[in-house]
Amino acid sequence: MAPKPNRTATRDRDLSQPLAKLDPNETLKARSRFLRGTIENSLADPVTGSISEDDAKLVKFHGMYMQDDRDVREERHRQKLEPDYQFMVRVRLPGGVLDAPQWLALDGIAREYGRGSLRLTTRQTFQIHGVMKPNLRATLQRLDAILLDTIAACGDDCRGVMCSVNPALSELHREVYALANRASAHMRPKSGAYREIWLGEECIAGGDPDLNEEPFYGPTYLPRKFKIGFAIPPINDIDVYTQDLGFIAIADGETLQGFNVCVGGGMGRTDRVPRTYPRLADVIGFVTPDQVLDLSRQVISIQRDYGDRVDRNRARFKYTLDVHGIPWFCSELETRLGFALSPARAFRFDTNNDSFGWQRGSDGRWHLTVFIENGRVTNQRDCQLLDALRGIALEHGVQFRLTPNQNLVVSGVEARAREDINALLTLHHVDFDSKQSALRRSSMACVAFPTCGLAMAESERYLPAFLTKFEALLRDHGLDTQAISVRMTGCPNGCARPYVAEIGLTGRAPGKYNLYMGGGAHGQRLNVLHTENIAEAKIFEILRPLVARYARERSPGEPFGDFVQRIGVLRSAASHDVSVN
Ligand code: SRM
Ligand code: SF4
Repeated sequence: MAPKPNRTATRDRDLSQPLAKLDPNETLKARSRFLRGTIENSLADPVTGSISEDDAKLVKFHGMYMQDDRDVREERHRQKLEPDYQFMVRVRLPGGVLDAPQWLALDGIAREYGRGSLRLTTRQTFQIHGVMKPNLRATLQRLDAILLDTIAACGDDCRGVMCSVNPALSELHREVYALANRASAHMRPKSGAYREIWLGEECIAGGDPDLNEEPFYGPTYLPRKFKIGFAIPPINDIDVYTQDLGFIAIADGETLQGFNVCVGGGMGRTDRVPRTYPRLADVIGFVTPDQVLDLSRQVISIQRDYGDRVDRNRARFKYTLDVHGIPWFCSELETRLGFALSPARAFRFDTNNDSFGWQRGSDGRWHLTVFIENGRVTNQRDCQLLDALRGIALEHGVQFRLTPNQNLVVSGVEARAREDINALLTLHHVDFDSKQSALRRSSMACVAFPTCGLAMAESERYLPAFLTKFEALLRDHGLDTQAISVRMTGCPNGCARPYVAEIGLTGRAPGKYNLYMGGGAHGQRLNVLHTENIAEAKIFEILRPLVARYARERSPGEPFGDFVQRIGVLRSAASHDVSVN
């Protein structure tokens, strides 16, 4: 029997009825007057640096999270002070592309309101941490002045759209990036709440449910976040199989023919909730470029209508697909689209990492990919990255591109400007030649402490030291130049996509991690849990003999993840490469 849509949660729903069985977030959204809630009142309250619990959920749709500095939480509690409330603001930046004036404005915001730090994320955008409540409006207004916003950077909607960076393929990148940009605009919520609350624009619809401001989403938006990404082979930098909806560009040279479509990827799992799990996307067919926007809308409409709105732990699209099955989904999609997808076409990925240093694009311009450890852009005593990039933006009319691996491309540089840029970086002690090891350059950590409210263990602040020890181990076995992807997160949510890494470490408690191994070197295979809840000493006790065996027994060119999978040291052999249906 065909499944019934969750009609109570769609735009047809009668708003006067209680949403008894639904997750409380559904009631909150429905009653929020299209995301307005009581945010204005919360902002006006001078007594606290926080906003109300409900408003804290609603501001996610406006691109920000209420947080507190967890390093001082206990001390403040002892002193009977409220937590050090502050906000993380996430920019909507499809494909991670921005120009020099936009960079300068972000730099200014970071210095004035963001404690001198910009954080490049695993989805190619900026997070500004530490923004105090009274500075939120000014921050968003300054973004608006450079034509940026934070709409739907978080929340139950279509989030930041990703796009492979691939500097060498200038024309193809331009075309695919333009589509990523259009997909982001196409799926952006239409509520006027953002412009009223943050930019002071006049209230027109005012959240009147009869004047439906969200013709697509309706008053309850999506059951959960939804993520889209565009990959350009041979580089799977966006980890296309981890996206809810992924597009793999199929091109003849630099002529775009269309995209293979993948559905149902996702990383998040919840500790001790086995009905949650990471899942890689299924490749279901091929569409032409002009079909991409309609396809995106229809895929998301199925998730809007059938996604689980009772159990939020199971509300992601991957579970909707597992509950109803891929054949049902494909048939529902074709009915809504009015056409069938063509069979998927052949493609090949080689890596999901970035290529560092200078590269010449097919349009003759130059692009410099700079390694940014865990995406953190600040000024430190030994490296003034924020100043260096500000200098480049001031003196050169370049573009910047953020990579899905938290790195940065200084893009579109004329040949004669290269030396100047090298000199500026050297002056500020920025390692643009990537003297860092291949191991470090292939690794990522999520933010975790002190800002992430969900962190159980350190990540960004611990991975550098962990890698120094791992580098020594590799050196002992003559593997100094070996790239192995190590991805660390402070909890099982998977923000650094750890479940497709060759080695994944996900936080369980302070100093304790789950160790996963055997992921594919270009993101095509999930890794497998090796040992739970272990500290650094135990992790290295496990890695030491494995690295020694890898040095002795690996086949030529065999990635570490493949080797570990092949020699059968993993508890389960359930993981397999993504196949094309
Ligand atoms: Fe994430 C929640 C940071 C990419 C899965 N993520 C969070 C929050 C907002 C914590 C919270 O809810 O209170 C983190 C803020 C920390 C801080 O202080 O900044 C956070 N996620 C990040 C970033 C900044 C990690 C990074 O170091 O770069 C990434 C921002 C991306 C962006 O620009 O939009 C980030 N998060 C991801 C990814 C990777 C991706 O999308 O490619 C994932 C896994 C893919 C997926 O969605 O399945 C991811 N984040 C989650 C989840 C688990 C979702 C789930 O399905 O269970 C949560 C928790 C939640 O949503 O309840 C979460
Ligand atoms: Fe926070 Fe967990 Fe995401 Fe890390 S993986 S940023 S600890 S939610």
